[in-house]
Amino acid sequence: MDLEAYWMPFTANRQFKAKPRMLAKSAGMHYWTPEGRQILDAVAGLWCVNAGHSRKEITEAVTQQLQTMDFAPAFQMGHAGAFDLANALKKIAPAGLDHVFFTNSGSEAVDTAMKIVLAYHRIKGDAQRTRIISRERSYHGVNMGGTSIGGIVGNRKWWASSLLPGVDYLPHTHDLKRNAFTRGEPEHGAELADELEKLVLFHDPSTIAAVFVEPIAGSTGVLVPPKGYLKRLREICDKYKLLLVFDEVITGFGRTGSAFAAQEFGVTPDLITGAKGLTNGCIPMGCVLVSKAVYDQFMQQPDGIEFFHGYTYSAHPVACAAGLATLGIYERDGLLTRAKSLARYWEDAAHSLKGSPSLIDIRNYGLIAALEFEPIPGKPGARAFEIFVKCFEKGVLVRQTGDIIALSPPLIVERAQIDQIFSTLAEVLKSV
Ligand code: PXG
Repeated sequence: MDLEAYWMPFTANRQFKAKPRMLAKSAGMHYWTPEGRQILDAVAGLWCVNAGHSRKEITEAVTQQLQTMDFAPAFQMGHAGAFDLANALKKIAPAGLDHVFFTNSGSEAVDTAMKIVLAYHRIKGDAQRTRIISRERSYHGVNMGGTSIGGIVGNRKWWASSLLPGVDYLPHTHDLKRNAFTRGEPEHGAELADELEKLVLFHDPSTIAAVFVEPIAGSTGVLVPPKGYLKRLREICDKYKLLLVFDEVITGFGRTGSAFAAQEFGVTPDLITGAKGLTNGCIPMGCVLVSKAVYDQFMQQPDGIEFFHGYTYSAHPVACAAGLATLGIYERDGLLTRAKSLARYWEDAAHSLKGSPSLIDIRNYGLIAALEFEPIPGKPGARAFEIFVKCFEKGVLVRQTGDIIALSPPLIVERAQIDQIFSTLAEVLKSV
């Protein structure tokens, strides 16, 4: 097969094309390679296949939708699936987040949320509130808005001064000295939320629109919020009338043991961005859940279009069908809370790796875990990349980011499969 034409995203193209890792089939907890080798999926594809692969109900719903109506214009027209899915999301969302704007990815959800918060303040007569506060090491997708508020240096430096102005960054919460090998929420670091108050006072509260954070930072290598940290952010946002946005593209749809991390941590933001698990990864779709107060502000304008924003494929009928079928499975099979019942077993399995060579941290929450390794001097990322490749060769798909291995299996994972994930890792760790 000629591998040249396809420019692969976030991939070392030349390295991959010299020694490809191909997938050809999926079902349940597994992938198969073109040669028929079975691979246990320990990352739910890319944090998205929460109900497991190739679910029959979703396939049927999508097929039926394609046969009934393939596309419907999203502007000034509607179709039942869009309203049904918004209502279904409202049911599982934190109380008060009762309106939904649809996008086609997490990146689009983030840029949409950025536009919503800026327009909200403008409509309120607070047009000078334009600054957004996010956080070091955060990932908010790859569009220009999300890249600008993103805090991963390697994803930003290429565009440097072309990124949006008017963004400032909280410190990240990663603290190996005090929190290494913590199970669940770290004890130390809630005080880092107070940095928000410092930034707000430095810029003056009247200039700040919103704070964007991932409740658990995912892409950067799983940073679980210190106990009390998110509550403190909420208090400071309330004090200075800032909107709080949780980017739940990864933490949404059951990953933490609740439908959303907002419910899990008992902190309600004004907006939530979601994607991935919304359609079980099978059709691209994202969403922004919006509080009544924010939505109502838009609706107080004179008659006419209230928000000059949207995508050709917003609320695409096929994506809506996939989303409805997915939420149906989550509800019927109790998947949005299943991570809670497995969390302890998962945690014990992850922490059983303590003592492996070069392993400097293990962290976990719900059905998420990360293993952090001492980098090989002068070769950042090389050690974890080798682990990723060796796990794949031994039949387990994990995710590598820097010198961190991240794990987030489909929420249907069984205990024996958790054992397989960590025994494979234990074996591989002995050899790197
Ligand atoms: N926000 C967050 C918090 C994300 O994790 C996005 C926005 C962007 O979503 P889209 O659908 O535009 O990719 C994400 C995406 C990884 C990994 O391995 C994580 C993401 C994407 C690809 C890989 O950590 N998160």
